[in-house]
Amino acid sequence: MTTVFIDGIDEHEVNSYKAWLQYSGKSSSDYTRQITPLISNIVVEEDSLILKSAKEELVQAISSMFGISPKVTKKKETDKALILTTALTELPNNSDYTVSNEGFRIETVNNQEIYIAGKTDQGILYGVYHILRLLQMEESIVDLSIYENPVNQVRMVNHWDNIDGSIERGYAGKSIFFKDNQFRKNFTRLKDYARLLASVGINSVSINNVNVHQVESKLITHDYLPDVKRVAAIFRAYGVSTYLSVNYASPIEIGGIDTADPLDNRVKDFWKQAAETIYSYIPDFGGFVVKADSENRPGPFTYDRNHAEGSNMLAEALEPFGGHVVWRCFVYNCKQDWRDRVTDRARAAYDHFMPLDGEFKDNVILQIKNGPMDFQVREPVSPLIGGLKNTNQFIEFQITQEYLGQQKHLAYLIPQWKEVMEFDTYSEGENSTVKKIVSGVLLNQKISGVAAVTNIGDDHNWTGHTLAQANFYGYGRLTWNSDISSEQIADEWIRCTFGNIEQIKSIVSKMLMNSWEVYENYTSPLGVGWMVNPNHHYGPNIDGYEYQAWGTYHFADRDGIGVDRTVETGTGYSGQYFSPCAEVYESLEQCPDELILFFHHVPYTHQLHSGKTVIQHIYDTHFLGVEQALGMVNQWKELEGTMDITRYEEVLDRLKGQYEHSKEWRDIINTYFYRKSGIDDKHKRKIY
Ligand code: GCW
Repeated sequence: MTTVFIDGIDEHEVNSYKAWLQYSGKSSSDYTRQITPLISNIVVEEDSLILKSAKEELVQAISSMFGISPKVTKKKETDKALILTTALTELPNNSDYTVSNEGFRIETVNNQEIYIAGKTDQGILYGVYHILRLLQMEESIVDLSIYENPVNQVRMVNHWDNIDGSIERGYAGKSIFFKDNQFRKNFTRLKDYARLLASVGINSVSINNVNVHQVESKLITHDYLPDVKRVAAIFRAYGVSTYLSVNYASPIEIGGIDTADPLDNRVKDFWKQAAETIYSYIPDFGGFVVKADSENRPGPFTYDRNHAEGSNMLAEALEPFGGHVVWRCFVYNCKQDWRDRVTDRARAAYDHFMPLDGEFKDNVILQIKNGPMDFQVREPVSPLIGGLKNTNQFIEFQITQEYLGQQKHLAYLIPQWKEVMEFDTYSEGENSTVKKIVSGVLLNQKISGVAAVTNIGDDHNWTGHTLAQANFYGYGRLTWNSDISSEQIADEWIRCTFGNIEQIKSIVSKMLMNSWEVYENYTSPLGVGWMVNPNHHYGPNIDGYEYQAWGTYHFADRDGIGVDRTVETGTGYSGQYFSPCAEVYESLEQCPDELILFFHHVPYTHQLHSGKTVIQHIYDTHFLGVEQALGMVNQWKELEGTMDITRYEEVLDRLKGQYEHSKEWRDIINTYFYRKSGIDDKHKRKIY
């Protein structure tokens, strides 16, 4: 990559900025000697917006890695060449493998020609990023025969960016899109963002917060659409479509109508008109993301309409243009009385949406958070996923680490998401995994896929914690192919980001792979969740939410802890699952340890499958977690001198901070439960 000059990025921060598209010079001369002839001539038969991006990326990357300027021609002029083509059927080694719209093939023929072929330019672009990944990792390309199709149709990131430049739950600086109620003019950065997205196969982005405030409501008007159009043009060149979050009360707030009732004709017309206007600027606009009747946001409930009526009305407006309505299922009573032991927030999404299964229009997709609560360190999988059988569904993950240390702590989230994807819902009998549902192969769905709240901002390294880049990278890779292992994703990310260096690979991989468990060890135990400070959600506060209206309780008393969500004696939540999951969660004996406090209220002396009591488990994991956090500091220190000083020191700093903060977690949690239960630690360690 040629040197980047981006506002606010100075020279020593450039490596952080380049993330996994480093394209650093290859020192291994054997490798370079072998590869160079194959990539010195590039043939791009057609010209298009996306192929131009592909070509540019290739040329930039190859010159940066191998120190040559590849020649680009429309026709093949040399024996050896790298050929980008849509002529799939003319490819040598033809097979009956079907390449989907966004898929690609890469074939090396006689160690002479490398074909990167797709049905569409977008497929070719993904193929280009694939081969560049191989080159960055110094893999051989002399004998390639690769076929790839993305398993998920929509692979989306949601920004929670506000137009004043702040980011709700953002831990990596300010918005890259907005500042002071205007769009920013830093298009170079947006283009680099688009490159990062496309390089991991992400094809959709919503650019503004789902909590749509006053000014943002106008993003769908002439005031701001010229700017949205500019952003969409940058993304389009990388195969990414642009979505906006909309305010359900727009007809009132910007339309001068006295209602937002979805069945009112004036409201319908308002949205039809809005859609027409938007598409006149952006013909391939993706659609709307909607948070309605959730956490004080307006929605159809005000008018006694349900979510199907509410979303179908928007869907009708977008339908003529092929747009989607992505309707979030994060709907619950956030004004619960904490004394009320019957209402259970975990039940809410299912209770609201299950009765409506089959009533949504074909271009409505329900976006369901991975768990029933809210992106905790440990939750069961939402029973709504697969519960709904005749409704389009996206799963929603949170890349930004709201409850997982806010990018001050290291938490590699791919293993968590993998676990969710592999969960068997039994929706259609055995082997009805979440990944099959969101990829659309199991149920009756027109559109399906994955969305996630992004973790990037305008920090020089995009993600605050440099190692949190792995979550963004991994989200894309996992969404492209849910079968790739967490280890492989980590390995790819490390090699592309820090170079193909043995010591870095082994140390960073170990750190990443253990980090989710480490974080869980010193924070909220056994699936109970929360125990964080209200509002900002950082740091321990065990009773922070205990007497509040948000429906997030642990119910610890002197005898025990946990939420009884059984059918038999509790809130009945476990009954929302298909058999046998329902029975497993219902049963104190069978419920997995890591979720025991999510489903059951148990005495501190309850014995886990691990053989430990709940209280001893709490003590042990909290002492262990802190040791592990210290371990990561020491592991990282072994890498001094293997990479640029900026990245080395920035990560070291965060790891040290994490270690300090983990002690706070340990001591507050252990002390709290020691005082509540009066039970000694078997190992007599220091508790206050
Ligand atoms: O986790 C909660 C967050 C809110 C967020 C909400 C949501 C955008 O604390 O900040 O609002 O979830 O998902 O809508």
